[in-house]
Amino acid sequence: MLELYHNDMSTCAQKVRLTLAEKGLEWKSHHLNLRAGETRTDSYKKLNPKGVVPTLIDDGTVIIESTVIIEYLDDAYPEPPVKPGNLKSRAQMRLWTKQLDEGLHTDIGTISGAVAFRYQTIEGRTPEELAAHMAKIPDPVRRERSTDTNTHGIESKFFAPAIRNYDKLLSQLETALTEGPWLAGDTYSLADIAYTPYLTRFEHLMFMGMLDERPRLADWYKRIKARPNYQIAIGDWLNKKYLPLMAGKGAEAWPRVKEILAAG
Ligand SMILES: N[C@@H](CCC(=O)N[C@@H](CS)C(=O)NCC(=O)O)C(=O)O
Repeated sequence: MLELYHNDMSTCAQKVRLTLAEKGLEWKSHHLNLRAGETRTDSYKKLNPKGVVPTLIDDGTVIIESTVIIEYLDDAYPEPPVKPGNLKSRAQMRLWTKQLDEGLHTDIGTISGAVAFRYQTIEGRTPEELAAHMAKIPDPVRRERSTDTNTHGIESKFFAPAIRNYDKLLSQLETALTEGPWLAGDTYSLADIAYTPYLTRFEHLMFMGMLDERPRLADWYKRIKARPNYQIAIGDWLNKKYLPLMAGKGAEAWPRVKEILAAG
């Protein structure tokens, strides 16, 4: 039996649910509330020392890190495959997922936190409670970044560089899609799965203006959303409380995003 510790709106968890849905696998859900700090408890950190979702358990074996989890799922449950058969395309797929793991995932955390999620994190906590909540983040670099975005919002020193990194990434995705319909070779793969939640996050934050000059990427996202696994893994899990906050605060932040992009 597969079990997944996850969160409805988490990008990394969405990647794993997309893979599970693509393969038609059954799994047991353990939903954790991130704003309440449910990943930061000592008992959860025994499963996932970084105190983050997702964590997969397959027949008693604990597997962490979303990219590792989705590769594992494809190895352990090969049908239908979501790694390209062609090894050069497979290497390309891994370059895409590596890029996310090496920084772009952190950037989306910065962007989402600075624009919208900080309001949920701050709400109902005294300054002391907020400090205690942040102190439970095991990684000091992540803790500093998160504290800064909670405190300064879109004026955080981390916000503009994160937006610029995403702008570069979207250009790279647009260029890659001149080669074919999917990001790594001729077939839908873990690269497409891995990037889907990041486009969805931009959609929820009302930042889709960043796709105005990127027609191939806009078309890719339309095709991605029409796939059955999108509805099962993302659509059915959307948190109705988050969406208005993300849309409202995102629309307020959009002029600042445009300013950052115009400044280059
Ligand atoms: N590298 C990790 C990153 C996981 C991660 O950042 N998870 C976020 C949600 S997308 C989380 O659980 N945050 C909870 C917290 O920081 O308290 C992976 O790919 O699994």
